[in-house]
Amino acid sequence: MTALAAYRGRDVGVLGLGRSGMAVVRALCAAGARVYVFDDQEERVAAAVREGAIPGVADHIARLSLLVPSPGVPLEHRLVVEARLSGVRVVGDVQLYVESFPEARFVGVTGTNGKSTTASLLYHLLRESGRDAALLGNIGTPVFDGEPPALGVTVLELSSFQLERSEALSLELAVWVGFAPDHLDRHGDLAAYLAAKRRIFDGLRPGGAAVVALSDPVSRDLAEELRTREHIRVVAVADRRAAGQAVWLEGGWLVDGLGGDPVRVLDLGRHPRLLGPPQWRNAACAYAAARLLGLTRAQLAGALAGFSGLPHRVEPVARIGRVLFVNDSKATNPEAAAASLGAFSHVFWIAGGRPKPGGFAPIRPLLGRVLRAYAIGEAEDLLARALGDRVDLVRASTLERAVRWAFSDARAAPVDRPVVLLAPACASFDHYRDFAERGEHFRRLVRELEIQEEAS
Ligand code: UMA
Repeated sequence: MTALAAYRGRDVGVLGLGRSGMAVVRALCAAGARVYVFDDQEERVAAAVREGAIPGVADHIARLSLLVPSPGVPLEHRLVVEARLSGVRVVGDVQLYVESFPEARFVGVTGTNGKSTTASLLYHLLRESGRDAALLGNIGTPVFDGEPPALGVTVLELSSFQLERSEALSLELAVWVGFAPDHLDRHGDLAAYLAAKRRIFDGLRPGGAAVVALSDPVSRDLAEELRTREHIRVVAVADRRAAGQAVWLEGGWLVDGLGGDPVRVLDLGRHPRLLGPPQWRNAACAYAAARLLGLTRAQLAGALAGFSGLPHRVEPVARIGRVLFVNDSKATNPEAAAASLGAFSHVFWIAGGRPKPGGFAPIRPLLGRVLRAYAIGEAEDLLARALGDRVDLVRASTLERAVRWAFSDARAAPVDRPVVLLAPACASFDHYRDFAERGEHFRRLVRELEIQEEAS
């Protein structure tokens, strides 16, 4: 009996009826459960009722066998608290999904920055090497909207929100792409955020493996600790030559040290779409995972070379004259922006939006690469106060102005390969629906400049 069939004829609840919640509603209704639905927006409840669900009220909670809160619903939500107090099982969609396919092969990918690139790249490597694969989860396709391939591998991009509401995910492989503070508004403190993320290792199948990028002290400690666990193979992804089971970077080269003499696989430094060490590290994580899944070096070198990247992640969008425009709208925290700055030498840097708690300290060591910064959005004053003493910073207020000013400065600068980089270090919600909308806006503004230049 699959996990869902166990709820046939029973009362279950789904809280939060966005993309993932609606997919859970459909799956539970199809499994024959009586599905009570809850959402702070009435119209979402109406949409779920059209799928066969029943509008829920607080009184229903205590009698449920299961409550599935969507990732966006904090676990402090009163209905979640009440469910737990009443002994109701509370789990997220990913837990339920993995349980529903006990025969399927799952790979989880988590970490603060780079998990989408790594998960997409792993998916790309599997497909290009002729394997059947699916890519689901935080990347944007709710798990219950996809089916694991019978003979292939399902790559799950997992956020801290999805992991904190998982019990123990039966994964064959867990990929950890690095750790930095983020989402503290939701998790409360760093320890809680880390505890949520670490859950990715809790249900690792015996004989399973962990790929861990040693990009920061927390991740290095984690790798050490995992090595003490029995029945788990740990493969490190390092920024320099490493002993033991490892894949590492040497200059821009990806080096495979997974057995026998180390082998140089591919010069990532020449890859058109993987720009700079953080993206090379993501590529190395995906490569290590693919090797553990049985793909060969030769298969992977070719497939890696053909990766065309993800939008809004260190994405080169245009070159006008000597000036390269790079869209890293997904750099929504200072660590990600610092990583992005580290990929270029002469940067005209556009930053700002809605600031996250914790300040901009991770960026300070990178400011030597910034020729001028353009502060926008709600974070304008904060950026000026935090970094204005160390870098030439102008208040541009809007993205429109920032792009125009940065271009005019960059084309006049007597430097090699100037880059106009959108790497905001802040959330987008002050002016945009999400980072993608902000990235699209940047792209449009650059396109307008291109048209003007062509016309002149
Ligand atoms: N809601 C409530 N009460 C609350 C909070 C939310 O009723 O207190 C309701 C809202 O009214 C809305 C629904 O919950 O109807 C929204 O649920 P949701 O925010 O979980 O959104 P989904 O559309 O289900 O998207 C979720 C993930 N969202 C979040 O983690 C916030 C998506 O990740 C994910 O792609 C999708 O499931 C499919 O798995 C997005 C994200 O921002 C991209 N992720 C974060 C990140 O990448 O940094 C973690």
